[in-house]
Amino acid sequence: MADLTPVEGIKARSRGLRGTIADSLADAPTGALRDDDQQLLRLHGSYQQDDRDLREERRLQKLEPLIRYMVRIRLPGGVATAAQWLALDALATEYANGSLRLTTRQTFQFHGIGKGDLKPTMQRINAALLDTIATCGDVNRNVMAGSNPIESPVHGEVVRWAQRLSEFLLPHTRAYHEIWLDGEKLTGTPEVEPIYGETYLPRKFKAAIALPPSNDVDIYTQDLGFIAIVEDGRLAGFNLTVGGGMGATHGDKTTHPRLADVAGFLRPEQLLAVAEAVVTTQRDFGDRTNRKHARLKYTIEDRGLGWFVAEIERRANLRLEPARPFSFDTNGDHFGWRTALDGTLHRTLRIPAGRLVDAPGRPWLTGLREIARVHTGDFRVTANQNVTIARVPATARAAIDALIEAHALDAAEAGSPVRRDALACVALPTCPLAMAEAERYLPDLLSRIDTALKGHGLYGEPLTLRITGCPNGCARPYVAEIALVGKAPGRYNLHVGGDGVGARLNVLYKENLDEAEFLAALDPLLYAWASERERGERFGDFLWRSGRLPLGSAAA
Ligand code: SRM
Ligand code: SF4
Repeated sequence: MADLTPVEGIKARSRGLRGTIADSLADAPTGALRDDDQQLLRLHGSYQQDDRDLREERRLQKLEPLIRYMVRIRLPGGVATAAQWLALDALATEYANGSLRLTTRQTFQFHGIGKGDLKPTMQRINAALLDTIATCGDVNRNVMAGSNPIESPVHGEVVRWAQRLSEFLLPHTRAYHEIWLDGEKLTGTPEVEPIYGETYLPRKFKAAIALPPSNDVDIYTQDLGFIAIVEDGRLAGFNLTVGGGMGATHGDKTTHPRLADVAGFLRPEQLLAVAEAVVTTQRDFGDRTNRKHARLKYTIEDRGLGWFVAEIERRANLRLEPARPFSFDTNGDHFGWRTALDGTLHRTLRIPAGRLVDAPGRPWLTGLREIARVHTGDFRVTANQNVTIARVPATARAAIDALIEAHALDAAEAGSPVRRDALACVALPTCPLAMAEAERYLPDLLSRIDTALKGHGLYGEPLTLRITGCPNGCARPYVAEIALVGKAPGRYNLHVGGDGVGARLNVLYKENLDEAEFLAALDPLLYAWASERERGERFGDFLWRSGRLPLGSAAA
């Protein structure tokens, strides 16, 4: 039998994820944690990073890299109260790098926290009735839920299911409370983990609930998904999806993005049992010898969907019914003011790459702080890195509008649809895996794409564009109509052919292109789309219908 990966050993030796994190934190001469603790820290919701912009300079000065920590909040369904917003905003300026980052999994990240500030940060997060437990590492991550409260009478119910699922799949270890919140120290054996066992999962695990017609959570990219089925205005149950995932490695054909399969229908009261069965099946059968092959998508591919469904039915002691009909019409957000079916008002703001920071002419962090000070509803972080000011009473709308205008919070909504819907992962300077820029390059990239679209009279057309700094797929690029996947500084693989609702993988069109090259590669495709498309036909659909695809493989 092949050897287990080193991470398996670290988890097994960790005494319920404690490791020696407490000692590492107290180790003053270095900003870093011990190697094993760096792995374990992830399961507490934080990553050790260093500022890659400064790496070379510090190396020349014979200094340790500038070590800082990223911290990720657990926020099922992306819902935060105004008080929580204010608490997080304060941490962004006091301990982090002055920015709040909205992520593609509907939560907040801080970057740039020093080792000595990690514990106070965690304590302040806890005081705001939030935590960071299991937002990273080999466990179930932040549970997403459709963030569009507009069109469905069951939206609130779906968010509550996301919250229940998130709680249900939390690790049982008290390590988090012990290390960060000065909880009672473990004296005997570590707590039993009824779902995870002592080595947790073979790899990260992601769950979401979609509420048609919106597929904003990109349900087919999740390990475990539930598509809410509404009948006669009531939540009848969910279609189960399993085995989605985006991550891939350049040049490694054994890795690839995969869309989830729709496995059947279940009743709401069966959701937790089915989730437990899916997670424990992956716990027991996922590959612990190769982390590149350890996600649920490979377990299902290797053993077959039929085997997998039979196994979860056996574990959950139920039979899935045939999947029920549903349809998606978008995986983007709706901007501007909208009134939900229940009469509540919601205002979604476009935040490019999810970065909330005060910049000249765009004091967005301050603007949202001012809104949080007067807002009586809540905030929803969307899966597209945007934020909705939710449940605004009609009487408060004018005041919120005035604050939006005063802080230019609507500035990014102008322009082409591609500009409003584009996603970019964090990439440089904080992501250690980035091969190319993404978030920082997004503004220039959008200007170039806008120019190209204008040139072909396509400026007003809906088009999904996503860019990541490497093939791991953090902005879910492989379901976009156009995706740029970082290969080397300034160079990207160009993928095309997604469908605009997140239900089709794109394909690798051309590799390792610089900006001039990928614009040149796109130009004839845009020209053809402009001149030959059928009425209302989207770019990705056109490429497939007109026989311009498939040209490559979906792998990165
Ligand atoms: Fe991700 C690793 C950022 C969503 C697939 N991701 C990372 C790390 C932690 C780099 C690392 O391992 O050291 C990045 C930290 C960058 C930084 O400085 O903040 C990172 N991922 C992000 C975020 C912040 C991107 C963003 O711009 O919003 C997203 C945080 C989500 C959250 O709140 O939990 C983020 N990552 C995703 C998604 C999208 C999703 O979950 O819906 C994916 C694709 C879906 C999937 O998992 O298949 C994703 N991230 C990865 C992978 C590839 C996993 C794989 O199966 O191969 C890695 C690398 C890894 O795990 O080894 C990764
Ligand atoms: Fe980093 Fe790659 Fe994820 Fe971008 S896609 S945040 S570069 S791991």
